[in-house]
Amino acid sequence: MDRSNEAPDGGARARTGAQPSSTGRRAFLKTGLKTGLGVAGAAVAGGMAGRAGATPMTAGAEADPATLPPNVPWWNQYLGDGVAAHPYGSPSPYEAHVVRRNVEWLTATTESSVNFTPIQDLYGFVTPNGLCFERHHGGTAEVNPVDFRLMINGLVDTPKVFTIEDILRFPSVSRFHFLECAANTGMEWRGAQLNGVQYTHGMIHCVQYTGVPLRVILDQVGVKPNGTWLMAEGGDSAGMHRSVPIEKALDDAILAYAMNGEMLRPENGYPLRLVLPGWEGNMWVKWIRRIEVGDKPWHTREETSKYTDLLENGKARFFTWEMDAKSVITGPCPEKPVLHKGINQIKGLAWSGRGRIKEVHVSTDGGRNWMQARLADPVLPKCLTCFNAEFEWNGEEVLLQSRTVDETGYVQPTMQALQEVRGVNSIYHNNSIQTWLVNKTGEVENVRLG
Ligand SMILES: Nc1nc2c(c(=O)[nH]1)N[C@H]1C(S)=C(S)[C@@H](COP(=O)(O)O)O[C@H]1N2
Ligand SMILES: [Mo]
Repeated sequence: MDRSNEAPDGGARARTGAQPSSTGRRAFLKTGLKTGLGVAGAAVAGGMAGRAGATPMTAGAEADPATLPPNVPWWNQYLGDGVAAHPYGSPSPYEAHVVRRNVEWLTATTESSVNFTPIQDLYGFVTPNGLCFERHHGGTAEVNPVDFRLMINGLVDTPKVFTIEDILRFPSVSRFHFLECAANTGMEWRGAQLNGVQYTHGMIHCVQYTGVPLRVILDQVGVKPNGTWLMAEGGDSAGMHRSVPIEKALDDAILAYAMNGEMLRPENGYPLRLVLPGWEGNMWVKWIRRIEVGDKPWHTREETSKYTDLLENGKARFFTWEMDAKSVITGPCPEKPVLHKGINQIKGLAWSGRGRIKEVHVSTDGGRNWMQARLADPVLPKCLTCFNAEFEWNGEEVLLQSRTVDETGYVQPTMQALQEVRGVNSIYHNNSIQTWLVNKTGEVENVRLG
């Protein structure tokens, strides 16, 4: 894998060697960071974790004795930044390795491309806004909310045009949902490819959306009895179009303007996007500017030549809306080697487009034996669920896997089982069980069994 376009990594290991001095804290941070960037490659865990983004965050860095108990560390000795210093806060400079990354060979142009959420470095089930992976087919549209309009036309009693202020006046809902690109894990159909969970499973994010139920807005225009399908149209240069059945629109679809408590980020569809809980990310039209009501699907490019799955018999699956249940271990993983013998924690994420996660099982022997993992509260429908479990590492090779069962009883399949049904021509909807090989040095590799 080519990593040349990855964000600089290693700012977090800047503690090494920097001395507090009379020049004070700001100067320290500057030199510290410069030193950190310069030596990051060499400093990362002495070969244990040679991969980009590998942590723990203190790996390879020696603590400065002057800062350790019983000494009073330098940050106790200076006034800190005042309240006017950071009108909009950002993460600690020591967390500079926690960034979205893209893969150069997947990225012909960065405007029609994708980057990946660093799920190996996140805690809990909520993705911070600045780390939500981005997928766009024509770059981020820069929409001024003053000029924003949403038009609804077609088989309706009263076609209408809404401003963002109009939308904000309707009763709102706030709900946590994951968004997974149908192509997540898509590079892994024929064999293990990308050596990092950020790349194999990072086309997913989970935030709290605030917006208006789509059914409330549709009530305003009055859908005619023969209005059974919607076409959602994006206001970006790609002008994305997807057909959505009216049942979904009336069920749990949201026109969302906010994520995690603030207005949407431009890259995620500011000021308005469609949220279709549990359904493939492609349909969550961003910068939405028009909804047409019709009596049949449109068969747009994004639901015919793309986002369909070619089967062995030459036919293709299409309108594969729901995301099947899936789980992955986010630590240990290629970016998070096993550093200690004895008891270690396995942590990971599970999700289902059909509702709640019921169970997660983990295996340390490639799927021969399974044990129950703990699910962390809350377990919400169509939302990421965190799981964890202990495993004891004695320095031997271990094959780590996770497998989830959702509330419909659906069990996450192995790749062999999936290929028996779907063949090997697919890109989308790979929800198979992921295997990580922990080798004798504690390094972790993406492998395919069987
Ligand atoms: N208007 C528009 N909407 C879009 C896209 C796009 O390119 N244009 N990309 C789609 C795809 S393929 C995905 S996976 C999700 C990604 O949403 P995100 O960028 O918030 O992660 O948006 C979808 N909505
Ligand atoms: Mo996507």
